[in-house]
Amino acid sequence: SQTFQWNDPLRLDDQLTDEERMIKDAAHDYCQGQLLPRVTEAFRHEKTDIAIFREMGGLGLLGMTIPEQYGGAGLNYVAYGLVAREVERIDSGYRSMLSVQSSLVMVPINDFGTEEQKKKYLPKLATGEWIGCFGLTEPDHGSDPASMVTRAKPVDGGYSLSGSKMWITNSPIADVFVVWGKLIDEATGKDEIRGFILEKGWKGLTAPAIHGKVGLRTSLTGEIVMDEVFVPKDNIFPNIKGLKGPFTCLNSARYGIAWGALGAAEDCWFRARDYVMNRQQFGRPLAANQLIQVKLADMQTEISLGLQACLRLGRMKDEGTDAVEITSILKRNSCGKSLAIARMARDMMGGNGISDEYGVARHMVNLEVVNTYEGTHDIHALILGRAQTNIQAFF
Ligand code: TGC
Ligand code: FAD
Repeated sequence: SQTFQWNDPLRLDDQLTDEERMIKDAAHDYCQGQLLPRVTEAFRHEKTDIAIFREMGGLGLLGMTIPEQYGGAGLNYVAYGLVAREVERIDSGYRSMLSVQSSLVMVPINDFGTEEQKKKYLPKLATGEWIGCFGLTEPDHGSDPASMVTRAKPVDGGYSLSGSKMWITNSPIADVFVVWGKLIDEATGKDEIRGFILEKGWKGLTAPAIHGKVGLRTSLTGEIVMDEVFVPKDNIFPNIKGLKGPFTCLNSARYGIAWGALGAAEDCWFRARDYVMNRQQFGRPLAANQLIQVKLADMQTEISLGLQACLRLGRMKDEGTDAVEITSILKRNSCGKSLAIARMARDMMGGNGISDEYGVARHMVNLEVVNTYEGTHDIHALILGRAQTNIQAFF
């Protein structure tokens, strides 16, 4: 039919397979039924509920793209994106928990790990029995991870790892740490970035929490401090060297964020629309004003175009035709546009928009973080500028 569907103008749903729609609906039911009721308290009191990992694991939402033989769901990237959107519709912090575990911990172990590493770690990460974290950023090296100073030195039977990582999602509650550090390459004598798998409780390894975040308060963030941690030789990723290792994981996580941020934006849009339909000022609903309607039209336009692009990238990932720059376009666009939408929704709700009970201010401060992590808005612009001019502008 040609009927206009205001909340899904481009009929995204019609473009999904039955299986994808089923996964989306199951994730939607879990998120609305189980996550929504606890989010306000969790955000208010900075509480990360470890049970959520197990609940998500039980539903097959962790490591969705990882093969079933290692405990994953063996599903496609479109399904993963749809789930990220449903989870972030509730809260970016919950999506952060999901995407770090799935894209930043399980993907590198699956793509770069030995058979033993995959068998040991992936099944327990898939059920949520073990929690993982990913350590790339350092206190003095964020946008420029190539300058990291974390270093591994060869010792008898393995490596001694020293350094510190900053702003690490899940680190205080992590059982498994995927950490990136430099090691001198035996063949070339040059420093190479390498990936290591560390476990909670190893001597010299601590992960203090960072408190006082004004956004992403449902997701626990911490440091990783490594003081001559002994890492057995079996716990290095044997064949991946250089930034390609961590960036491969980031391609997957950034893609999930592109969908997820728009889920948060949709929640802001629907809440703002409800609000202006009901709120009366000057003797009529706020929604009867032109200035309000143009804001609703802008939200609808950006969200539907953005989601359509995410679906296209998902299909390209599933076909293997996705150039990494497309992920930069969409991570940047979704985060920037969603943040603008959250701010607009907050404004449309007046004083009530400031209250955490109305949900949109929480999305707004969360999206400030999402716009910054996994490559800031401007860093993705520089990646895209380089890709079309061949001129590197970072330095
Ligand atoms: P550059 O010269 O561009 O590349 C170095 C090597 O890496 C390869 N490469 C990629 N490989 C796969 N996928 C990609 N997207 C890749 N981008 C680059 C590249 O081919 C090259 O390989 P080789 O073999 O020639 O050595 O490196 P650069 O140092 O110039 O890079 C600069 C820049 C700015 C692009 C990069 O450093 C960057 O993206 N910075 C942003 C840092 C970032 O995103 N950090 C994220 C930390 S993790 C996080 O935030 C998790 S939050 C999760 C949550 O809670 O949800
Ligand atoms: P900086 O790199 O210092 O950037 C500061 C500002 O300068 C930004 O606006 C940036 O765009 C701009 N800038 C930087 N370089 C240039 C340039 N060349 N030209 C123009 N502008 C520039 N990291 C992990 O490794 N694992 C995690 O799990 C993780 N989780 C996180 C969770 C939270 C809650 C937060 C806040 C961060 C997390 N991060 C994580 C770190 C995140 O990826 C970094 O914060 C991000 O990459 C930016 O680095 P930075 O904070 O050091 O900022």
